[in-house]
Amino acid sequence: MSSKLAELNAWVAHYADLTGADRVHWCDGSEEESARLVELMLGSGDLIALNPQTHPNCFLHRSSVSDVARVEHLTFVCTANRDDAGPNNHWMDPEQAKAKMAALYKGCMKGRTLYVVPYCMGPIDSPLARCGVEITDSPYVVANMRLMTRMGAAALARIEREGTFVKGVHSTGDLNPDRRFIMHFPEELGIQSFGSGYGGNALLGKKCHALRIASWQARQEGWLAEHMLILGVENPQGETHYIAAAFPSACGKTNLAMLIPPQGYREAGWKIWTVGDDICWMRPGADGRLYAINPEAGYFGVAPGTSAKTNPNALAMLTHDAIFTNVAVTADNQPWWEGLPDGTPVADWQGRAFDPANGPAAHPNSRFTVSARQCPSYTPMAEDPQGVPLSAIVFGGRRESLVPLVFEARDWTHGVLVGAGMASETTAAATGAVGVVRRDSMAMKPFAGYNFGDYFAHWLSFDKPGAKLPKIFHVNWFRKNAGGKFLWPGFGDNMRVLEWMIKRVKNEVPGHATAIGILPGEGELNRDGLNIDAADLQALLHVDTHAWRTEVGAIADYLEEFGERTPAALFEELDKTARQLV
Ligand code: GTP
Ligand code: SPV
Ligand code: MN
Repeated sequence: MSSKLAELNAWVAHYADLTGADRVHWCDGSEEESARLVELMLGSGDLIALNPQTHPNCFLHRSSVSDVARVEHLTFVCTANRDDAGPNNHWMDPEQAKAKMAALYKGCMKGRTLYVVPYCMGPIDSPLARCGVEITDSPYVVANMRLMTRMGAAALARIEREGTFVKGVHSTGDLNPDRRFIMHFPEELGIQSFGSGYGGNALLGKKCHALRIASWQARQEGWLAEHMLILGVENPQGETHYIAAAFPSACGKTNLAMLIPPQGYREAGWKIWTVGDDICWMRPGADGRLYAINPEAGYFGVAPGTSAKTNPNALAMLTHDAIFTNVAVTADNQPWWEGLPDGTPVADWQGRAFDPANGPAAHPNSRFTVSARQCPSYTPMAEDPQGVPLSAIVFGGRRESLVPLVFEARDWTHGVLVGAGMASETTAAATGAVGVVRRDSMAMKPFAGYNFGDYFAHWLSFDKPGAKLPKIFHVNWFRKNAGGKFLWPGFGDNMRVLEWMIKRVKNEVPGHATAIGILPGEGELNRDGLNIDAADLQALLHVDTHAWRTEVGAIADYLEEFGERTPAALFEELDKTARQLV
């Protein structure tokens, strides 16, 4: 098979030749193709079948032991001008990067099949969607791309109609971490990845295309590509407000996106609808509102901590047709991870007999891959080509101290400052130290494909005459007491915070203005059935003036890092906050 598009054929032929692949297979996305690939992977050991009684069509993949997370130190944005990538990215000269990658790709697919994977990010008929083609030698990547994107014949047809597509090249190489690079060429819409089979490094439609390349395109075309979940909150009157929320990796997007409201709310008729759990593309509509689509078609979610108590919707969608990566297994071959109340692991994520002395049974960044349609709260609105109108944008981080449970920005400019200045404790989603607080503007530190100074200016540019922008909030589910225990119960109870946001959007409560923004006023947060004592709630809603002055100083230093590219408006806004912190 080949394409009607000469450019695509020539590009595939070039890599087939360079890599020395034995065969070229163009993926059509069909059931038969998928079944054949699964058979192949069961034979090679790439996949291990899980218990067909409890988990039909579910498979376990054990990755190479040193290939379990994103590798930010090996991820580069290669622009002609170094400053365009900015201090927030690692940079390499594009020609040097291409030479390095060509040397790695040379002969790397000998004995392997080169798969050509056409995919569409977003509903196939959406004007907001964008397409790409990934070349890969990993059948595991193909199987994941099939769940995570609209992959196959329909995407190829759109690509042939449009004539443009993002070109992604991927080879697992020899999985040697010293020969691992994830390169981005935003100026030519290209991605080159080598040496890793892990999610964000290898499923090129996801972070590489839908965030790094797309954020660059979005800036040129007047839209935003963000690391955000999208959910709908339906109230008892049947009206639905859509909210997009940016939290850094492994900080609660999947959980919030498919939240089940607590008792009381459910009976009253509140519902949460899931549009997306990781990436949001949004642009202003004719009415001035921001419209959002989820460019993905599946979830690549964190397994540990997922249980019937924390995320029942996720648990329900993981009983069939799912791929589990680096989880543990029970004696009867069911997937297992820390946080599940039942079951006993017998083999850990590396396939060793489970021994607590070796650490957790499931890798802390073990993940599931599953089609979005399997989520009980998935809404048909996620397939709407026009997207959903946003009522609120939420930023959030993992901060054990300082940052209150929730506050609202004074206006759009202040909201952009809140997003730019946010920080979070690092997690196992990327290699490196865990639990270290770092600035992670808009949760995009690892994903913005260009200079953060320009990115902040782009965010500010949406505030123009006629715009009906969403309100901006900041949340923190992760405050701890002196004993290290979370102060806020989180998960389903986060509904209480969402309800307050909707009340603010509808101007139903006045809130309580503080130097850092508007917090819930006395009695505004619904506490019915909430299991938390008054002192803890007070701590969660307290603004520590002294500590915030230090934070404001740290944010100013951080914004200085982007030099002249940081918009002056952000410093002026920060001054406003500083003047009120007395
Ligand atoms: P990526 O897929 O890496 O972008 O992550 P994510 O933001 O979707 O994170 P996810 O929802 O998978 O959550 C990561 C971890 O945080 C899981 O172990 C969750 O159990 C935990 N978590 C999520 N929400 C809450 C919450 O409200 N409170 C607490 N304490 N933990 C939470
Ligand atoms: C993240 O790390 O933010 C993820 C997983 O969502 S990955 O696709 O690997 O980036
Ligand atoms: Mn993510």
